[in-house]
Amino acid sequence: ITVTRKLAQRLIEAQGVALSGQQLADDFGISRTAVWKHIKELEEQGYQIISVKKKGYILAGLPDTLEPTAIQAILKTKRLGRSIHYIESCPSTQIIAHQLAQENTSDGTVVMTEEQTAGRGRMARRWHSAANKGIWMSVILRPDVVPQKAPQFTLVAAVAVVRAIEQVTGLKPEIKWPNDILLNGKKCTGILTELQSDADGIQALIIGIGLNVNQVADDFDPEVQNIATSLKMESGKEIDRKELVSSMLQFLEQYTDLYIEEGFGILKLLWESYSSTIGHPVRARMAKETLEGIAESITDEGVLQLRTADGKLHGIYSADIEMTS
Ligand code: BTX
Repeated sequence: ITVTRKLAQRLIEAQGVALSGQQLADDFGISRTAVWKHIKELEEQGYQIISVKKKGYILAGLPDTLEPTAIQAILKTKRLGRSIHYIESCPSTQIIAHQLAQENTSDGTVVMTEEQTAGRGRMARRWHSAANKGIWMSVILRPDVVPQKAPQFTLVAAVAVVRAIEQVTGLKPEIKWPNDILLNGKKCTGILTELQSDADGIQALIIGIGLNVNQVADDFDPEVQNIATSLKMESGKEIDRKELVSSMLQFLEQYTDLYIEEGFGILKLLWESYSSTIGHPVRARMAKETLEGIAESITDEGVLQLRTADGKLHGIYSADIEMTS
């Protein structure tokens, strides 16, 4: 942790009370000029700092970035996000998270970026990740569960994201099985869960969450302009990304703990209550075939139960779902 970051932390903790340059210099064992230089650096990062004569420095505003100090100042979790790796731009947070997971990084570590140049979706699809407008993050979990229990984490994460969007914006998102979150039928979030496992079981689960927050229509690639939306486009308001990250991590911690301790039961009910798929006619495109029918429910394993016109019930493990009415 750098002196600049420690300084930011001190200013945040002071909650609007002035901190004298001399005091800070003594505390950090540096000169007052050095303190001033770190203050300038924070201002460049977007912190608003007022310098009051004979009193010192007061923090008047946090930057609109996803800088760890600013997030951790409002974070209420025990484990998730207590360690955040923040990079201004990277190909994909999933790649970094995979590397960290192999290096024994702790449960709950988060990789966060402002921009991805090669964000990925399922099946090697692209995930467009415009700079400074969204939340592009990967959460590393090390749950002590058997690998068969891994797929449900995507559904648990979807419920956590929906609850956070509701809490911060008041919007009412819907979940489309298994991992899309929609507002007015358009996609605002994608979730990608990847696994590192060996003969001993799950080593790490890497939950990638891509959330469109403050984009306007023109910020989207033409390829997705008709199918994508952002929280700003739906609510008409600029949304504080830090609040959303904090809320998402809190729900994700609460719900993954609940899943591990109590099983999928309650979460399945929650998931179904937000689902736009259950009870509706859908078309499920899979690698080898396409089926049409009514999406009846999901099982305790997260498998979609689709009943075709001939009355047969099919378990769908992985597919792209389209509503057919
Ligand atoms: P998916 O395969 O369900 O969705 C990918 C599809 O969604 C694309 O083919 C495209 O049609 C559409 N799409 C692409 N970008 C956007 C966007 N910004 N908004 C709406 N629709 C879009 C979903 O996969 C999983 C996405 C996970 C993204 C996170 S971001 C942090 C982490 N790092 C990383 O590289 N991926 C994850």
